[in-house]
Amino acid sequence: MNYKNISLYFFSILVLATNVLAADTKSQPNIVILFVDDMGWVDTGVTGSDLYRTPNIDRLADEGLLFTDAYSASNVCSPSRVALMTGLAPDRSRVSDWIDGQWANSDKAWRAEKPLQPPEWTKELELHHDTMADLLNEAGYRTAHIGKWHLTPRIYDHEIVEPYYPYNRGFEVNIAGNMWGAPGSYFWPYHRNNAEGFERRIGNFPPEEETEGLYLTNMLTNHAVRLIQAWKNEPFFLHFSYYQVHTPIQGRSDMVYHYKQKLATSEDFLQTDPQYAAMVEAVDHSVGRVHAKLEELGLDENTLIIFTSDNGGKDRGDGTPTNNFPLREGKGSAYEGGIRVPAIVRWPTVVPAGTVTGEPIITHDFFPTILKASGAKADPEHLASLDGLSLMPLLEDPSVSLDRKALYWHYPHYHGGGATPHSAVRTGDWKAIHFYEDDRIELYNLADDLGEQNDLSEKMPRKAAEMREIIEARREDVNAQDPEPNPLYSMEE
Ligand SMILES: [Ca+2]
Repeated sequence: MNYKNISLYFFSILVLATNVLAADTKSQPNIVILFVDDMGWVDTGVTGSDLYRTPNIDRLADEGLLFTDAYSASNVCSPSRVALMTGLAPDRSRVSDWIDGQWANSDKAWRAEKPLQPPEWTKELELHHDTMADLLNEAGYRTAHIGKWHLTPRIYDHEIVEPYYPYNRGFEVNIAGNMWGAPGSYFWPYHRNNAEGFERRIGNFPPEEETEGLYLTNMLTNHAVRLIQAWKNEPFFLHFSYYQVHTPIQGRSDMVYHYKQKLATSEDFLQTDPQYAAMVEAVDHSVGRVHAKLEELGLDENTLIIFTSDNGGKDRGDGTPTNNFPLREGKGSAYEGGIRVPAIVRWPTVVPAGTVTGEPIITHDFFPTILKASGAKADPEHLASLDGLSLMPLLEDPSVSLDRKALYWHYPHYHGGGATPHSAVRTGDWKAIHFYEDDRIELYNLADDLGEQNDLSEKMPRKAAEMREIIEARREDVNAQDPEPNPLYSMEE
């Protein structure tokens, strides 16, 4: 090869490499996470609700992969959100309760009734963590957060809190994400705490002309659709984090009317709250609008849509605001009702339509999945500490199993719904819960007993001991923080 040929040779390689690179950038899928707050396992038509109308969510399942055994990283909100953003489980991130937690938000009399007190834990998405948005942004994505954030410290000083806002955590755009876990109201002007509204004072809500008169979910959806339109020629990451279906339980009156009529026809509906039903339908309506916009722009084939929830449905035991049956209990609980959630992935270029898998998955799996799907890179230390597994093999072939020993939960806290400090594990069909107050293990076989009605720990002490060891090994592995004896409680005795 003479000099000229060598030059030509390298030039050709350069052109080839540039083309490959360009092709890669172009083929990066758009990523849309539809993260619903508090949506229960049975809160969609496709997962068994006989009351709620969710044709758009059901359609995602018809055209994608439905996970029957999907779990949230936590029984409450903020820990799951950290898990989604960082790939770290709550026992590792140490964000183990909602921010800033039931303990801080309860009076001394309430705390004095509890034998244990929660350990020190982290009440923010710490600034040293790269978020999924940071990494996608570096990989060439446009990035937007819309809706609930709830990952800042609860400090009423904007200068201290601002570094924790989505626009400082990798998101170019932040619509309505702030320190709060719920709006004051779903109806405009969404006030909370005072007439001005803390959310609006700190400038994360769009201007009044873009919100006036709009139901909160509709307003957020307008922005989602607008951003998809604006970014149609670039890969984008939309973290659409619904405030719904969290309290306050307030449906749009037209939809509430429909459910009141429907509920009047029978007493046999699983769920019985027309306001909540209307909230679920508002989410479904929003999902439909996002999907339709992607289709209109021809983007839906190569968009990875993930639909899931941050914890189980709120279930007071009387069908309101929802009912997780056949699962036991709800939000806050260690039982399946507190942690099993709907999950659907739609991505036509990769995921076979209309498929279902019973492979257990958990919130922090989406982080490595999205790294794989997008080509985004995390630093080696971060990668080494990830608790989730990439779901890519499962997305490509829903019949495969992930090579995973167990899923873990760690909640050394009391929950307002009644849950006490606990850790839990699922391995295969087995589930065990370690309750800290009395150092007790409950053991269930989920294949025979999805409703966790039959505690096998006394019948199967060896299995219970084995499960306890698995939980303890995990706690040791991540140096998990355990609750301590409550000095207030001793004083009461
Ligand atoms: Ca939640």
